[in-house]
Amino acid sequence: MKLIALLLAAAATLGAQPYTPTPENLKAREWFQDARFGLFIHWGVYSVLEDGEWVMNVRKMPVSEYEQLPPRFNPTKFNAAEWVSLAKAAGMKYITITSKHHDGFAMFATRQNKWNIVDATPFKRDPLKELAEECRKQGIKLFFYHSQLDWHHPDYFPRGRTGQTTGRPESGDFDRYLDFMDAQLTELLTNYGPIAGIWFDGMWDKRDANWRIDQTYRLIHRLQPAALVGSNHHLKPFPGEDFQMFEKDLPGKNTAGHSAESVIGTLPLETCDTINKAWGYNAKDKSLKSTKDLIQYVVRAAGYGANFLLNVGPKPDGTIQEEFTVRLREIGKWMGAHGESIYSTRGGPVGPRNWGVTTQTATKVYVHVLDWQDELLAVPSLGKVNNARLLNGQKVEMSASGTSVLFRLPAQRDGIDTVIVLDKQ
Ligand code: H79
Repeated sequence: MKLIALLLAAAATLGAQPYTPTPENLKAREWFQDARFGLFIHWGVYSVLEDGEWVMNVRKMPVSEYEQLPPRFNPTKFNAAEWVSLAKAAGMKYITITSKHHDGFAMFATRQNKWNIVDATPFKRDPLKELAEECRKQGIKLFFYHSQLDWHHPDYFPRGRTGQTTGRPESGDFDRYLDFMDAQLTELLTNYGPIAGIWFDGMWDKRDANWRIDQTYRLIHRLQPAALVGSNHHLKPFPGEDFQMFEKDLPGKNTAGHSAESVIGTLPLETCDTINKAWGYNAKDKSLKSTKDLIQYVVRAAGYGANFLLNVGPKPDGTIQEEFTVRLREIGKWMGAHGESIYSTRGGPVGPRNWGVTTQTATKVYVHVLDWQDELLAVPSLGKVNNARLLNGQKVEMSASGTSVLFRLPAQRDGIDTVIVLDKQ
């Protein structure tokens, strides 16, 4: 008995219990990979200060000062139908929204404490409920981003690398904090209908803590077997995770320093990035990526066999700034015309190159020429393919030598992505 208890304890510490995804879960992973493009939404009480979601930590605000924000947060212009329609217009298939960020503020009707939008703001509504209902109506799936790091909760102790300046007592029970988090997750997976998954962030704050992820992941999969678990811990995936994610980098790259160094295993992949530099609303940040940059990001991600989760940080009044909505609609237009080369594809036979990427389905290969000035483009190892044409049917000249192909690109080129379609033989 003693030995079993010891082994169980060891397995829990290492988070190493075996995990066999259910058939529903495997099916959800296929859906997820087919979806390829989602909308990330960072929205919280921090939006009132218009300075990003890290403002509490960056300005060293104690909890007592930060608690002055909720009475000022009244996003009366929030309209779930408009947000979901915008995601659809952008060609996105799912939304991932912050249920709780590092400031610990719940954007939903939690019963676990009063630090939430319903109890602590004049708004009093539950935006996640409204969003969940609207997503179901419009056929969009919904993930919740849930921060494991918490700068507000007294039991988030001992503290990690961040949140040292919030003036909380020098005591607390981390297990009790994890019970609290599991209770919030239970609410999220019980009161909002089918949820596509949980997107964790913040474990990096306390690398050596026992996060009990085994227990938490099992809870999620028990409540909703199809829900996909992912975590932005910047490490190789742990058992119980259903996709591997990257932040501000394509899979396997780590220029921003917030990702694992490599793709490990065969889980579905997702990368996320912002339109300007901020995740949460930042009024001063005008460093906007162009529509072309963003479309090429979607295409490159697809070439890596990864989804792209593109972020907006709504304003404190509940609307999304025009610089973002304009870009999303332009991306959607492009996706409308080129979507068959992105949705339901997997990474293609040729790995990502500087000139572009390839994607594929069971019967077709798509060559995405993103950055190539010359008329001739040689692509090695495409496999046996023929019938090269553009998406509008216009023929593209090609000559094959073994499995390598030389394309003569059309004189009139798409400035964003010239897509060549080929049939597999
Ligand atoms: O939720 C988003 C970020 O808040 C979170 N992950 C994404 C998805 C994240 N946590 N840590 N980081 C991102 C990287 C940390 C960046 C920081 Fe900073 C640099 C924190 C403090 C200095 C950026 C610049 C944020 C505040 C100032």
